[in-house]
Amino acid sequence: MPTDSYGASSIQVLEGLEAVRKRPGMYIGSTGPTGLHHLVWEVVDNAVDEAMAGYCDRIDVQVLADGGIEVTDDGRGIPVGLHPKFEDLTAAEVVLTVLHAGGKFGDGGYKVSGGLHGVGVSVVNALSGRVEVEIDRDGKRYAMSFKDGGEPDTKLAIIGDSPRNEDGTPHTGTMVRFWPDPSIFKEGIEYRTQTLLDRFQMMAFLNAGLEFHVIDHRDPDFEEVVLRYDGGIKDFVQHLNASKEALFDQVGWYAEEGDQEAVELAFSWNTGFQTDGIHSFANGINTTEGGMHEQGFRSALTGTVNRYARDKGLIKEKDENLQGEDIREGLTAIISVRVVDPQFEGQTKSKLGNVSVRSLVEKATNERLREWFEENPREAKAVLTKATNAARARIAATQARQNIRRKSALDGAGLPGKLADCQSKDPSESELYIVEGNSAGGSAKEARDPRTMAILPIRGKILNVERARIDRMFKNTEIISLIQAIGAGLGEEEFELEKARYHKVILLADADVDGSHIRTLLLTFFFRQMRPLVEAGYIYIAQPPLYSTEVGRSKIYLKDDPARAAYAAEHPNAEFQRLKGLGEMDADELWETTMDPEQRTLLQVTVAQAAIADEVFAVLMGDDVESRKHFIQTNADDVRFLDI
Ligand code: 0RA
Repeated sequence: MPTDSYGASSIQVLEGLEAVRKRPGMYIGSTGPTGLHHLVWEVVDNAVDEAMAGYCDRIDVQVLADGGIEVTDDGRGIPVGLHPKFEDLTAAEVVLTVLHAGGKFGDGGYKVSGGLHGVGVSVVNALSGRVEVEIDRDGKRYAMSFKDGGEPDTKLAIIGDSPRNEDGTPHTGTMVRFWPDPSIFKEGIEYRTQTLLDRFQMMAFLNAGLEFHVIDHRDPDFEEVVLRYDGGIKDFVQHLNASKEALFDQVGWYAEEGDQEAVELAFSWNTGFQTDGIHSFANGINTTEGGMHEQGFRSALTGTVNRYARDKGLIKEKDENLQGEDIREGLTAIISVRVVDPQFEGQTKSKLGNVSVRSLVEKATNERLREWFEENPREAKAVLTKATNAARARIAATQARQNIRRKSALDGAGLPGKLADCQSKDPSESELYIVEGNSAGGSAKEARDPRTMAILPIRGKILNVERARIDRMFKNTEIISLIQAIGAGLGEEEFELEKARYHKVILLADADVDGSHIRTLLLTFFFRQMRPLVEAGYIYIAQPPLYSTEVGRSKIYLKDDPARAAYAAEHPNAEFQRLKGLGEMDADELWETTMDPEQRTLLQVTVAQAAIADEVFAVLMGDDVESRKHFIQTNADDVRFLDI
C-alpha cells in the first residue's frame, strides 16, 4: 500500500497502476516481446511528441548492459510545478503515476499526438521494477525514482543545476530510465536491437531533422547508430526504392495544411510491377489498413494522371482511361498526415477514418501533382508510358485468364495431369505436397497416404514472380498446374479462399541452395497471388532431415543441427552423413521422416507483417545484389528470414 506522504490522491493513483499490473494486456497488448517493446515506444513517443511540437531535436536511446532502457530527449522537460488537479503532486509525478495523464493537460499540451498509443509513461512505471527520471528545467536538474510498479522511492527533488547548452542557455530535457518487471514479462526481458532500430528509423523519416542516437550496451562491439534524415519522407521513398531500379531519379514532394489537419506526401516510381507501394501514416502511426488519406490520394492520382494524359494528347479521345492499378504499378509513395482528433478504425485500429483528411489530400494532389507533372515533363512521360504498358498487360492477363478457364472447363475436372490427387474431397483434411523434381515426386507418391495426401511434382525453377508480369505467369505450365490444383483462382481480386481444395499446402524441397531458392519462389508466388492462403495459415514447409547415421544395419535420421548435437553427445563415436537431396531416401524413409503426420514437423508459414515479408521477397528476388547481401546479413539472426 502507498505511504501517506502523498495524501489521498496518491492512493487513487496507485490503485490505478495496480489495475495496469493486473491486466497488462489491456494497456500494452501483451506481456510477450511485443508488449515489452511497447514500453520503449511509449517513452519514445512522448519525446517524439515533444519534437513534433518543435521543442526537441535529439533523442538518445540506450539499452543498458543489465537490460534496462534509457531514453533521453532535449525537449522542454516534464513540468515540475504543482499540478492544478492534484494539489499535492507535481505535474511530473502525475505524468509518471496517473493513467492517461500523458501530455494532454494544461496549456502546454499537444495539439497533435498519437492518440492510439498514448496510454502514457505511467503504464511503463506500473510495469517496471524500477524507474528513474531526471528533468532539466528552469536551470535546475530534478530527479525522482519509483520501485515495484510505480511506488515512489524518492520524491521529486533538485539534485543540482542543469548543464548549459553551447550558447550558454540552460539545458532542458527529460531522461527516463526503466527496468521492466520480470515477474510481468515472464517470457524474458530481451530487447531486439533491430526491432528498436527499425522503429526509430521510421520515426526519423517521418520527422525530418530529428536525430536518434542508439547504443546497445549489452554488446561491447556495438557502435552507436545515428538516424537522421533531413529530407524526411523524401528520404523514406528513396530508402524504399533503394533495392529497386528507379524509373527516374526525382522524388516528388508536396505538403498542404487544413484547419484541423495537415498532409505531407512524397512519391517516385521504379521499374517494378508491384501496385502496393503506398505507405501511409497518421500522427506518426503506420496506418496499415489505409483509410481516408490513402483513398483521397488514390482517387486524385488516377484522376490527375488521366486528365494530364488527355490534355497532352497521350490518351486519345476514343481510348479508355488508365486504371488506378495501372498508374500505381511501380509507385512508391509515403503519405503522412497530422490530425488533431484522429479516428483510428478497423480490425487493428490502423485505418484512418477522418473524412476531412480525404478532401485535403485530394485537393492537394489534384493541384500539386499536376504542377509536378507540368514541371517534370520527362518524368511524367515515363510514368505514362509505364502505366500504358501496365494497362496492356492487364488486358492481356484478362484474356489469358479467360483462356485458362475455358481450357479448365474442357479438361473436365480441370485438374493438371501431373497431380496425383487425394481421395478425400474434404479440404480440411486434404494436403497438397508440392514436390521439387520428378524422382522425389515419385517417392512421395509411393510414400503418401492416398486418402488425404495429394502430390504435385514441379520441375526446375518456376518463374520469378517478383519480376514477371501477370500475363507471362499464365503461360507458365508449372504455375498453371498450381492454380488448377488449388482451385481457388488467383490475384488480389479473384482469389477465393473458400474454394481452396486443400487446407494444407506443403512445400517439399531439398535442404540445399536450389531447394531454398525454389521455396522462396513458391512463397513469393503465394504471397503475391494467393495471399489469403498465407494469411489463413494454409502454407507449410516440410522439413526433411538434414543428417543420417548408421546404427548396425539400420539408419537413423536427424532433423537438424541441434538433433545431431544431442545424438552425438550420447553416441560420441557416431558418424553423420549430410543428406543432400530427397532423392537419397526411399519411399518408406520419406514417409517416416517427413510425411507421416505422427512424426513429421511442419513449419507453418505466416505473414505477420505483410510489409516485412514484402521487403524480404523484393530484396531477395530483386536485381540489386548489394541490397540483397546487406539484407541477408542484417536479418540473418532473425529466424523469420532464415532459409525461406
Ligand atoms: C506534459 C506537459 C509538457 C511536456 C511533457 C509532459 C513532456 C513529457 C515527456 C515525456 C518524455 N519526455 C517528455 N517531455 C515533455 C508541456 C511542457 C511545457 O508546457 O513546458
